[in-house]
Amino acid sequence: MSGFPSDSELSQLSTPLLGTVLAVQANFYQVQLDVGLGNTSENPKIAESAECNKHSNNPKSKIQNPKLLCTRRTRLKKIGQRVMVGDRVLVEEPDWEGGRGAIAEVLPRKTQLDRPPVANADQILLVFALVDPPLDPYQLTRFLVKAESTGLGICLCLNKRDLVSDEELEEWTSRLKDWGYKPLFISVHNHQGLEELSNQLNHNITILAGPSGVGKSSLINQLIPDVNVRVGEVSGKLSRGRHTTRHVELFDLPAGGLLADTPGFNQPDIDCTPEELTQYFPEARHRLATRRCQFSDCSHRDEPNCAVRGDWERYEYYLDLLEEAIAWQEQLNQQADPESTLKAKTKGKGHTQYEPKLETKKYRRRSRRTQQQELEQLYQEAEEL
Ligand SMILES: Nc1nc2c(ncn2[C@@H]2O[C@H](COP(=O)(O)OP(=O)(O)OP(=O)(O)O)[C@@H](O)[C@H]2O)c(=O)[nH]1
Ligand SMILES: [Mg+2]
Ligand SMILES: [Zn+2]
Repeated sequence: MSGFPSDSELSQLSTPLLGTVLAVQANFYQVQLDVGLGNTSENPKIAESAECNKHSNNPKSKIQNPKLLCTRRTRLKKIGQRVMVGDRVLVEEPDWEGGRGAIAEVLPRKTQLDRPPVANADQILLVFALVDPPLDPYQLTRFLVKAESTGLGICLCLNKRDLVSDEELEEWTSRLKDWGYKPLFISVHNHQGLEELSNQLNHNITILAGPSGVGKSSLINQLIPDVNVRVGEVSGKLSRGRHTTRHVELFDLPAGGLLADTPGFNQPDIDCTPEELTQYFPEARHRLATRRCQFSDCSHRDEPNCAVRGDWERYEYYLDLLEEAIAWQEQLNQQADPESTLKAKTKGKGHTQYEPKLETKKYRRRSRRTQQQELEQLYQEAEEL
């Protein structure tokens, strides 16, 4: 007999193992185990597995924690326990040579996002470009509102600072200060601001979001030198980048922390109530912190003695998004009312259209929906925009 423990001895030694789900593919889950090098020194097979996963070309990269391709225990399937990217899981029966394992339990989630489907995220890293494509304040507002609606921390990063003057930076700084945000200016090309950004990402699960072509994939490639995410060119007359990012996946940052790239999309839906919407504008939040509107259900449009209405830059955007929030609220009310046969569909900027409800189809679709379908739907939606 060799001095190495057998597989069964190994699995007894080390199970259950705690890990984080980095990627979901059909019914397989890529799990990165917490076991670090310290523990693996006594466990040559774990060390080997960690070694295989190591980024090979970069001499500076640390040895990665071992990763196993896992299935989900039947018991979890039976109770309908979903496993998401970002989930903390217990893995049983690791097969170190085959790189396989089985997820036996999903630990309670700190946070959960459905679009993109990520568990335990701490913050959203919103990336926009200062130019190319041009920084559109309305589009930025939609993304900010969407990010605010998650309740997660927001880190706003403006890329391509190599292409703009100091004056332009100052203008954006003061403009965004009035909005209630302090952006981090970076240039992926010139490596500017990346250290400060890395510090913000450390020890966190961060979701990267932003429109197409702003440099999200370029940023990931810069932060994780061997990952090679596809970088597209900003294409065509519309200065819209191609949708080159296809998977929701957590990347392990060499400096610590996990980062999820999401498919680029241009116009996030506003699916919140009017009341919630107010809270997603820092300007409105601040106004309401010191004053009250006369009416408790004030929509802050034309009601008398409104504390929110005023000459702040994004007030017009608030009014615009309010139309969508009202449409969303109506849709919710109609869904709650079984007599109703119409459902509201928001078309572009504040135009609400009613169409027949397709209840059975919708119901069927939901009951059959698998994670893969959800992911595919996400990609499809991103493609369609
Ligand atoms: N000048 C300049 N160009 C940049 C910078 N960062 C990225 N780019 C360019 O911007 C273009 C788009 O970059 P990507 O990284 O593909 O953008 P993305 O956000 O991942 O786009 P999607 O995957 O479509 O969502 C590429 O041509 C990059 O080379 C930068 O800091 N400065
Ligand atoms: Mg990309
Ligand atoms: Zn008001």
